[in-house]
Amino acid sequence: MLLCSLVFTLILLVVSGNECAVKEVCVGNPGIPGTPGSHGLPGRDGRDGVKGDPGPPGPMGPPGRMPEFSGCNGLTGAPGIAGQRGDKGDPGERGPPGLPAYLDEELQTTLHQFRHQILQSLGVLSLQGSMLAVGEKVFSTNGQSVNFDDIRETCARVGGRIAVPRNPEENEAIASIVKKYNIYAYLGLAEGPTPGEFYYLDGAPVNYTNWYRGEPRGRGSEKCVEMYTDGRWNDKNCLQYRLAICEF
Ligand code: MMA
Ligand code: CA
Repeated sequence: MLLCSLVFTLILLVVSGNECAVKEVCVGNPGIPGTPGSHGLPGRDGRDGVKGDPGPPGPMGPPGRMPEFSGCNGLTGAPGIAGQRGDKGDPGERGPPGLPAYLDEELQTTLHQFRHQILQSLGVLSLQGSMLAVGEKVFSTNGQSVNFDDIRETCARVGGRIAVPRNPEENEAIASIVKKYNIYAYLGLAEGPTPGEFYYLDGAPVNYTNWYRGEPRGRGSEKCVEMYTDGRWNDKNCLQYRLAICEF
């Protein structure tokens, strides 16, 4: 008998050679596992890895020294074409307040010179008979006879309009030019859609007229207005050659 507490008794047969021995062994509960052993020694280094990808190009090196190839500088090229105009700059700062106009001697001198020069010009033009001043208006002709549209264009080109009398005084001034040249003149009027109704060229209805007796009688077929040498008006087609008189 063994000293351990027996649960089973097994008979082990151990074969050794031809002998057959009988051994009696007692088996108890398994003991608790022992503590882990210490770390083993590091293994050997692995084999080399595969070759990596090529790296990026390096920075440019300094210029080489090959005097036999470096020629002298060429001629300066022609200038390039001008660039586009830049954007408009912001407005500058406001300047200091100026003098009141009546105390500004330089300004007053300039204004007097302007007035003098304008009066000189008006005097010369009046003497020459190339202008007629009436109230605020000035009438003038180039002596040419052209159709209605061409008169409008001629007057607009020089900053004026085709002349149209707004009152008896203006009518007389225009009539004096018509008499002098002895050529009828178209006036700055046009017939509207309703026959017999005439308008200024800005679209306002006419509010002063000087029709010849029996006129207007074109009944819609005579869209323009001409002035006779006596200053009376007649409605007329627009394609005649008439004296170009402008007002300014
Ligand atoms: C022409 C023409 C008209 C005008 C009459 C006056 C025959 O037509 O100038 O516009 O009204 O003459 O008789
Ligand atoms: Ca007529």
